[in-house]
Amino acid sequence: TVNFNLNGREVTVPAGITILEAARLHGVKIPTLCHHPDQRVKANCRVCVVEVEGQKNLAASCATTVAAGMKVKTNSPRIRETVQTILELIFANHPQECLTCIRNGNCELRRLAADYGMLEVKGEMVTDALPLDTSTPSLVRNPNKCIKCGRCAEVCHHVQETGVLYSHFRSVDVQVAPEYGKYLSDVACVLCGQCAAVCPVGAIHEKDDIASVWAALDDPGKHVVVQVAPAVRVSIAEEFGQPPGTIATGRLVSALRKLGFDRVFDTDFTADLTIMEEGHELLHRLKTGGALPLMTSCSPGWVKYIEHNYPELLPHVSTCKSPQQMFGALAKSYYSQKSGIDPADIFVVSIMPCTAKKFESQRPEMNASGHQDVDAVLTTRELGRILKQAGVDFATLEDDAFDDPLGISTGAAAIFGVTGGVMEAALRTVYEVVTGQELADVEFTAVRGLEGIKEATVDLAGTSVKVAVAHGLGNARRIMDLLRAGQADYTFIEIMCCPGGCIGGGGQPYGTTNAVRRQRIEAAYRVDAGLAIRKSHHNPAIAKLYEEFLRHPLSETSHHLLHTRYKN
Ligand code: HC1
Repeated sequence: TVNFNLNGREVTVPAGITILEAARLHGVKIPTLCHHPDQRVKANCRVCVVEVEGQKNLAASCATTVAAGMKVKTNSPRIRETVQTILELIFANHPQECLTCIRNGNCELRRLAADYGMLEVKGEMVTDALPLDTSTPSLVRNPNKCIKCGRCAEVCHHVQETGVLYSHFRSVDVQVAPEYGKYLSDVACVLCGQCAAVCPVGAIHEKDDIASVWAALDDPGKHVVVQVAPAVRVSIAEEFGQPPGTIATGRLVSALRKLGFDRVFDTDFTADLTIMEEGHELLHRLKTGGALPLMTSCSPGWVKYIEHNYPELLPHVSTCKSPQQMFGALAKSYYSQKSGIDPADIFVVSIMPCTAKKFESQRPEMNASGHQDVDAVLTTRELGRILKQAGVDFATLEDDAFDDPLGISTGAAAIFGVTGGVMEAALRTVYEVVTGQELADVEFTAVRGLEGIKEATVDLAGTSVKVAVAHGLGNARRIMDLLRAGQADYTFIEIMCCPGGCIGGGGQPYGTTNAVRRQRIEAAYRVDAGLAIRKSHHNPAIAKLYEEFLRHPLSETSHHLLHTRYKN
């Protein structure tokens, strides 16, 4: 530990931490903009400056390590004036569109303006007039609102390692954008939205699809059904001020009923179905000498990534569509037949933690029902907004239950949104199918946790199966490079595009950090542990679906509706 003086008080903090971290430990708030707790220090916005006695210049607290005996002031006329000047300079080049900005209400710059009493914009306004990038179904980039903090480029380069967003030009002309002024649709962007998740302002955000959902809900000729991804139930409460890790499944169902959906179903149902299909695909490949290792296919950012970067490895990707798309295909076939509703009149909405799911729903492969299988995708943040538009008071809602049959699921599905969850769910089923024995302890702890790459070896009645799990595309790249070099001896690999899995998706409530990821992950495991049925093959609604419609895993109907080949 080290002792130093913070605002006139002697304090003790762990050695090696920054002034910013030390101040936070002692309840002193220092403003930040470019800083993000999960990222490397950038120190380019300078709003976190402090006075260090004996130093002529103000120091960036995010980039200055505490030294023993230091005397630090975080509030002084000089500091306030400096921060206000920095904010004025940012405002002079920032469109004054706060009232109509998608970040109205949760903009970090706007919050700072309020905290620092910025009641006017001094000086001349010089705002840019650069074109908006609306080239993808997932994201909107508004370069005019960019404050050049560099968070998006940092996550794009150093976490996802996709390298799409760069800092171009110098000084006041700096722009953070894809190369040569290209649009996101022209480059190898996977639409994961991690850039949007860390943007402090409205410079890059999800494409808002709320209007199309309202139009369907308001159309008496449409039968509107909704599915909810596993990760949303452990994060939606954050949109209403509740802490990360709050489990809100029952209230979520109530809220969706209040919006007017005709049926409230669950992506967890088709997560269980994915395990049945993918588990049998693995067994089939093992028996017939198919391409191994098998790799999961449910994360659309990951699928887009392998298409761009490792197309020769595509035969390893499972032919299973994602649970979102299996749901859409079944809603407009199985459910349509059962309910007697023409699939042309069924409108399927997905609530997803993910921006890439918007892209996935519009892929040409995704119309096995004869229609676009999923009509609209809202992120968790958009769900928060549409509920506010409808005046739903989320905190006071009573719990409600999903509709039958596409709303019945197990604990295995509940952990799909967590890194390692798909693997664990698959092992629960594959083990019992192969060995014919009951798996007493369903928790495969070796594949749990936030370590970038996890490995485990599972004994299936004498056959050893080595599995790997990676989350975040930087980690995926390491596994793919091993595979490309012929150095990977895995049988089954789970890859999730976003750090932490879908609970850390690009469409999740703002403020996602590793600490928040841990809380959401822990909540998902609590959902699983609290359910009576924790293995996908024990889901009675799935058994009925096979009996009434699909016949058996990998059947012809399954292949037609639930499988595809990504060819790029
Ligand atoms: Fe996911 Fe999936 S887990 S991809 O992370 O396989 O988005 O939550 O819905 O489809 O089930 C996302 C989450 C989600 C699919 C499932």
